[in-house]
Amino acid sequence: MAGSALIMIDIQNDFCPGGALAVGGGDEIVPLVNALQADFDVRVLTQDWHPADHSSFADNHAGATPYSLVDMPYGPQVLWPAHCVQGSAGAAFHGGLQTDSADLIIRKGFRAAIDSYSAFFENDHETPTGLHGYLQERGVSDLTMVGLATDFCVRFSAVDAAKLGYNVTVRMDACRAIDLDGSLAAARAEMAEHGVVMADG
Ligand code: VGL
Ligand code: ZN
Repeated sequence: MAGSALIMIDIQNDFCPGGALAVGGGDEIVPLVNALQADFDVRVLTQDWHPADHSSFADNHAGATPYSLVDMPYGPQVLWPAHCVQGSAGAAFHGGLQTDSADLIIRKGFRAAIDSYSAFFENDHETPTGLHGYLQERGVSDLTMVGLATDFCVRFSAVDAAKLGYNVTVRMDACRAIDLDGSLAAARAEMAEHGVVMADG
């Protein structure tokens, strides 16, 4: 029975230097992420995968600027520069990332009306992505998370996983943050509150 999974979050060109929503040093994590893969029973990649008319893009809101907040029916939403558009080069995984050994690639954010930071639930916190069912069927209880960005998709994934009852470790040395208005400090505090272990190697 498989027990442990490495969840590799959104290690895509648009979140790396030169990309549409570049995270500082995003590409630096790739060698470590590749090296970690052999230590796990199950390897999962997530891929941010938005239609061009996605409601999280500032361009799709008249007069809105990137990084401002809007109220959506499911709560406040940060408006981002257009990124990870389905089929684009920016949505592709970083070219150095070892993807051949992944058991599953889970796409998220593909519905125009709702964003999905977490690998488990969309931003309404109730529409499932299917990852929990997959991991349960594979007999996984322990998750290690790596990827981009620490304070958005890694944070939401880690907190949801802890709430679902997994033992969760975030390898902070294999993550990089956007750090918008204190979001990294808030992410650390929320993850700690939910019992997520933040490790540096
Ligand atoms: C992410 C903002 C928008 C992430 C995805 O992967 O952390 N952040 N879409
Ligand atoms: Zn996105």
